[in-house]
Amino acid sequence: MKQSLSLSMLAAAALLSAPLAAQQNPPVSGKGHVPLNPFTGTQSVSDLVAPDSATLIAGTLTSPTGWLNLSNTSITLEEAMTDPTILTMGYANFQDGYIVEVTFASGVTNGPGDDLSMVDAQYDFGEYLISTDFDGFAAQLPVNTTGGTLIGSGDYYFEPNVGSTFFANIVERRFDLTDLGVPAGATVNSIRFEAEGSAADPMALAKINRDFSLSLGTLVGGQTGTVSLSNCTPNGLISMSYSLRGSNQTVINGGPCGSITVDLSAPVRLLVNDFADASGNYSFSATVSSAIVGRTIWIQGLDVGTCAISNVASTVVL
Ligand SMILES: [Ca+2]
Ligand SMILES: [Ca+2]
Ligand SMILES: [Ca+2]
Repeated sequence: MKQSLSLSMLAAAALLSAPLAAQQNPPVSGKGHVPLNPFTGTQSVSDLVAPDSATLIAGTLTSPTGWLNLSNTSITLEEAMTDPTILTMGYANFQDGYIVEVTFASGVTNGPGDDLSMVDAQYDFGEYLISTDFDGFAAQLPVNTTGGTLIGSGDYYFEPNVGSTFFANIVERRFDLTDLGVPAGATVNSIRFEAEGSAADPMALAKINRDFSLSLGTLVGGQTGTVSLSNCTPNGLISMSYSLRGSNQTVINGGPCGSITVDLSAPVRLLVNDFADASGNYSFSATVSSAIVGRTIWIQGLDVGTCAISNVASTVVL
C-alpha cells in the first residue's frame, strides 16, 4: 500500500516536471533546480584556447536544446564551441548521450598538470564523459562541473525564448590527459565530450594554453593601454617590440638570443625590456601616443630565457 502510494506520487511528479522543464529552459533541465555549491574560486579564461572545429556526432539539436548567446543572435553549435571568447556563446540542454567532437589543429600535448578544461553554464551541474583519439575514444574520463571554478557569468539569450535573457554562472573543470591514458608528451588532436544526464549546457571544451603568448587590449590615443605576456620563463627577462608598418619578417638584435627573426615589418622598435613575475606573467601599461591615432600597431614578445617569440597582436589605435 505504502509502495503504490509512493509510485503514484512519483508518477504525478513526473507529469508535473515535463511542462515545467519546457517553460523554464535553459535554467531548468533534467535534474531540475539544484542548489549550487560554492565555487572553488575565480579564474581568468585568458589561458583557455577554444577548439578549431566542433561537430555533433550523436544526438539531435531540437528545442528545448538551443543556443546561448550574450547577444540576441542565432549561432550554430560549431560557432558556440569554437568562439574564441569561450564565454560568449554556448548551447543549452544537451540530452543524455549527445556527443561533440572537437579538434585542435595544433594538437593538445600532455604536459605537466591539467591540459584541458570543460566549460559549462551553471543553470545546473553538467557532467561529461571525455575521450580522445589517442585510443580511438575508448577510455572515458568522467568530468563533473560540480564544485568547478567560476570563470565568468552573463545574461544569455536562448534560442527557444529569444526575447528574454537567463543568467548563468560559467564554471570550468580542468583535467589531465594522463587520466585518459595519454602518455606524457604525447599529442592528441580530437577530443569528444558526451553529455551525462540532461544538465549539460556546454560552453566549450578548451585547451589550456602553455605557449608563450601576447595579448593586447584596446588602445586609445591619450589613454592608458595594456599589453600582456603569459607563459614566460618565471622571473625571466622579456622584451616586446612593435612596428607601425606591418607584420613582415625582419631580423633584429635579440640581445642574449643573438639575431632573431620577428614577424614585424621594419622599422622594428623596442617597446620594453623587463622581467616576468614568478608565475611567468608580465603586463605593461603606458599612455598611448595621440600621434598614432588611426594607425595600426603590431606587437610581438621575446622570452629571452628560451629565445621564443610570441604571436603577433595588432590593433588600430582609436
Ligand atoms: Ca563558447
Ligand atoms: Ca597533463
Ligand atoms: Ca549545466
